[in-house]
Amino acid sequence: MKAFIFDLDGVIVGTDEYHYLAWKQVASEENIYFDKKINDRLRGVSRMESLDIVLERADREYTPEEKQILAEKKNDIYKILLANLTPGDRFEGVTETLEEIRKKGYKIAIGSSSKNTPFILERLGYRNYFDAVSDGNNIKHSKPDPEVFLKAAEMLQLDPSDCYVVEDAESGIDAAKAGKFTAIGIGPAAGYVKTDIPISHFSDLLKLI
Ligand code: B16
Ligand code: MG
Repeated sequence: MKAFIFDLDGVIVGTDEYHYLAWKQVASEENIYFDKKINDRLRGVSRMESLDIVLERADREYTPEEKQILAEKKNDIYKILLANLTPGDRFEGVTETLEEIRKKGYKIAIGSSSKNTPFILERLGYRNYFDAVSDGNNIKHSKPDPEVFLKAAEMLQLDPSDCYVVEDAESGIDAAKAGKFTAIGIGPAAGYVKTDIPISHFSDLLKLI
């Protein structure tokens, strides 16, 4: 293996909690029921597809224009929360583990559905740190489509069979498998049937290098 491609939200940083708070606010203003279980279904899913899941509980149809406004409202709330991020918000063990992986000669990349990836990486002190960043800004199809990971491999000039993908979401594991990557699952994805290698802590990656 020559590289690791990391999902961002739920793997490197816990922005999933911020997504939850922002969607919760939008849903409650619309009198729509929303909870953490529904939020788990939004992991790795694009913003507009997430909104469609949130609106499953609405008692009326929303027009495309209304949906656009709600998605923007959610993102505005989310960005205010993101502004609080600091390098101290990287998940425990991430900094040391990435350094070790690098030292062993592996390339490292990001493969995230989020259009806010550049801002999040900047807040975490990871601007220009990764060898490649593929995110919601350079893809047409979000996870479970493999596009975001295939683009990351292409940027690294590597074949998917040379790359691990590290994911917390079932949609992300599906995307990795569809792209013929080796899928490592952490958090909710550790117990997913399609995951090749489950890990319980980020530093468990050191056992693979
Ligand atoms: P944005 P990941 C994903 O990030 C999140 O898991 C998902 O909940 C979110 O809807 C998606 O990014 C889009 O995010 O609204 O910032 O473009 O897990 O692929 O790093
Ligand atoms: Mg994720």
